Amino acid sequence: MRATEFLRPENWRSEASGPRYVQLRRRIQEGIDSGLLAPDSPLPPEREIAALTKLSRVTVRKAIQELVRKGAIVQHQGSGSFIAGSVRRVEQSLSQLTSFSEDMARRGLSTSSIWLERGIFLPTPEEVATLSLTADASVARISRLRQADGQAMALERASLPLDILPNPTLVSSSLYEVLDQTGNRPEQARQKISAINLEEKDARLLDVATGAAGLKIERVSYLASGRVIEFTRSIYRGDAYDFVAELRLSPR
Ligand code: 16G
Repeated sequence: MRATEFLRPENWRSEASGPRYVQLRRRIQEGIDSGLLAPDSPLPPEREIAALTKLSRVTVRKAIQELVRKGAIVQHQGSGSFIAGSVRRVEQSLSQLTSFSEDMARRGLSTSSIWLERGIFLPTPEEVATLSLTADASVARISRLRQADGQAMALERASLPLDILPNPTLVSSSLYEVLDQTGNRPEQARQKISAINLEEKDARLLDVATGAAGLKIERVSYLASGRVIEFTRSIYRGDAYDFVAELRLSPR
């Protein structure tokens, strides 16, 4: 069945099953769930759907807006509405201290980053406390949107003491690789994970709808000596990550 056929009102509309925009929204969702409206394919234009379904454009717009809010449809300025793309999901172990680049390389995915901030800054009170900085110390900060095979995966904002990373601009792809070269690769880390709903700015960068589910992860990493050298706050796409913890029965 073609999309236009699928939307013909005689196939799904009934006076008894609630508001018209809700019925249309459900019908489009059915098309997405069944695969008839394929990921990344264009949705017919609003006026075409209105003509086809014999509904007003206001009703059609309302149904589409709800699907945009749910993340099922994405709108690109000037080029219309599309069925949301299928999202790559990765499983991430919580017992290995690895870097993003290593994790993605292991899966055969290429890593890229969009730089949001990279330089030397005056530390925030939180950075001073977490990294045990002295009162007059500066901090190296690198913030990136991290991508796997071009798909946005996470936003990472890393802060490190300046003697550990004196020149943040040296980090062009992997932070841990640069730390490794100077013998400062962390050997231990503590991670805190919490659930969040993404705010507009972060959602836009991660290519998901505002309010979509995300994971906020704070990683504090240590050298073998026990010194804290990394404080990273990350926001991961909830639809792209499964974090997996390995559990073992504790000895009785
Ligand atoms: C991981 C770490 C992050 C670290 C980054 C280094 C989590 C939650 N975060 O993404 O703390 O800074 O790897 O990656 O796992 P890179 O060496 O590829 O720059």
